[in-house]
Amino acid sequence: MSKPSAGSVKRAEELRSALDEHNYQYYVLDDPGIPDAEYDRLFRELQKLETEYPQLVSDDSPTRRVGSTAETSFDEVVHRLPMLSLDNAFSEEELRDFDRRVRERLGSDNDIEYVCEPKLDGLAVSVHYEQGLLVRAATRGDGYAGEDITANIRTIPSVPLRIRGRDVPDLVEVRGEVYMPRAGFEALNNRLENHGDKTFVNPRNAAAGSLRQKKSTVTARRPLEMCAYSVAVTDDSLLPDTQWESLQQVRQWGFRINPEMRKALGVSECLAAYEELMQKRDALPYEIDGIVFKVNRLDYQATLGFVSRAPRWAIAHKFPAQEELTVIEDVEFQVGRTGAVTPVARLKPVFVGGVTVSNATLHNMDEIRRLDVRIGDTVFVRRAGDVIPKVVKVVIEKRPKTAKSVVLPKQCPVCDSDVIQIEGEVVARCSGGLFCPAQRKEAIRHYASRKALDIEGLGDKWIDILVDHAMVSTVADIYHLTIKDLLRLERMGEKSASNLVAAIDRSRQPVLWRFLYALGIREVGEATAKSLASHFGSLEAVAEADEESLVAVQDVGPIVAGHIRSFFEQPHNLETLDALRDAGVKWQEEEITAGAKPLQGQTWVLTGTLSELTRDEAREKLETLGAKVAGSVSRKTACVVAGEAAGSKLEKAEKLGVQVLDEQALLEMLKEHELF
Ligand code: I6G
Repeated sequence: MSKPSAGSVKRAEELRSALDEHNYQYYVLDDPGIPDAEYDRLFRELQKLETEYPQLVSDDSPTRRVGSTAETSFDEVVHRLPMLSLDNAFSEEELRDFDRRVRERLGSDNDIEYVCEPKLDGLAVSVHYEQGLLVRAATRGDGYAGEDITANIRTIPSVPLRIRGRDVPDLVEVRGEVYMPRAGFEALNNRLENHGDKTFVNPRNAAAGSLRQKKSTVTARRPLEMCAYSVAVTDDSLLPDTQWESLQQVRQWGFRINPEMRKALGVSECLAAYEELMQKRDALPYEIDGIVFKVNRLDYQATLGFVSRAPRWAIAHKFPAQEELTVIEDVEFQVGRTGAVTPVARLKPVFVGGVTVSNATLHNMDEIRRLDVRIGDTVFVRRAGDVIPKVVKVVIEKRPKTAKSVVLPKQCPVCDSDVIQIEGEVVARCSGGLFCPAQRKEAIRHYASRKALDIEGLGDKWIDILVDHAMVSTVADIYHLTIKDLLRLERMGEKSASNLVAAIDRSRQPVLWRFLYALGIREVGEATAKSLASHFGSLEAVAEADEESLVAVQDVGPIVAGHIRSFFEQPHNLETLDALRDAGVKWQEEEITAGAKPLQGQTWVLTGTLSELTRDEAREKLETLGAKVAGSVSRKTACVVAGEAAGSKLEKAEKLGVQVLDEQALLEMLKEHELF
């Protein structure tokens, strides 16, 4: 093992203290001093030095937070002072009783000063420091003895490995709550789900599961935090006189304390703090289940003492629970505006998260299988932060013999068209896109949009009004609207009405690809619609094509082919196409250019301003010739068309030796192909 130079020793110390400082700013002060990338750079530099010179590694090095693959045995730890629990108040009256008892015992007629702190929904832990260094951490356990979780606690970045500052007492014990912020919980569950692993029901279970990991390398990858709520030292004279100040001290020592903490004088200010925190509850980045009130003066705390296992000087005023048990009475299917068919659980009404809930989303059939939900099951319903209640767990032991499996309907519950579940897709969809009342507004909005039939003036507002007044049910009805009909609508003037009718009229002879795109077939975007139009030449040919002929078209794979087939198999969609024809809509046929196109396989880029045609027009024409038009230049670009004031893309093309055409050359090429 080679000996580190004095410079390396000094640099390792500098890096450790810089990383420690940044950690403190980030996790304790909520005020990052440097960007994450810079932190990572310093971290890697220290890691490299420590790998080169293992003698530089110290117990409090931030690199030690990555954990170890050695298995933890979770030995028993007897608490020097029992880890008590808190009494609860579930009503204003119970809180007033608590305050009355406190004043009686203290013999005080004056208002008592309390410290109010959110009660985090996590796990209580105790962390011990000797001569400033973290030596042991334990769970609460039964209050008298818990489990040794030192290796796992060391991986949590908001737990200092060494207490900051000078004059730190020889022995310090900090107690607090380990929790998982909501965002970290969602990200963790997504990650677990993507790996096909079991997910956690709520952030508290996720925090508990993470602290119970045998390998601390696993815990290190879990987004845990710790918030300190009390401190004990061997010599009390080394601590301030109040709860508030001792927590400020703890913060200076490098621990995170809750930023929502405040003082309240008397019970009425406590009640106001309760209301205020309850209003904030859903917006907080972590879950809380109540607010804790503690008598601020530590000498008062000592006088009040303890009763059985709880302090007489503190109480938790609980918020309404965010998880409750109830029964699934039925599962129905709803159709969204884009045709997604979603199962919804009809519940026996239950009060959860502050409201009475009688419906909860089940998302999709995969979720039903994952949870193994059946009609008649008793389930946990959760309503937290996110307003939509969710079924998170089935209580299998309570399943009745009569429980019924949930079956995806074959027909759309709204329009009776086929429900399609394409292999590899989680969402089931109604295939009656043009007709289904649940999808009406969306279908019309898409049909009239700029890239589809471009019906100017037919925006969301008028679509809502026309559908809500039952004047339009399908896209075909648009063509029967008269100026007189429109004038019956509030806030529709003569000019707008005649402009709208004229715009509708102009859309009667669309080119085939636009019409195909306008039908809103799933996953048939502009490019696919263009490929289909030039490959088949007519709508009838597309409608009659089997899967084999469809997948032969550029951009069309089996999934898209499936969507196209099911669209044209729905009688309601075909009826709507007939109705469009009857209303005088005549989509043009297109010349079949299924053979090789002149620019097939080439990628072109347009840059700068063109004077004779718009960018969209130029793109459309290039695509007609088979080119793909991209937004950036690379070695693979076949040609760049540079208009007036072309900038960096032109420079890049020149640098890469890509062919460049000016507008004139482009127009000549288009003329050769009779496109200009
Ligand atoms: O379990 C707890 C959560 C939060 C607590 C607690 C707390 O203060 C914010 N404080 C004490 C004193 C105890 N348990 C025993």
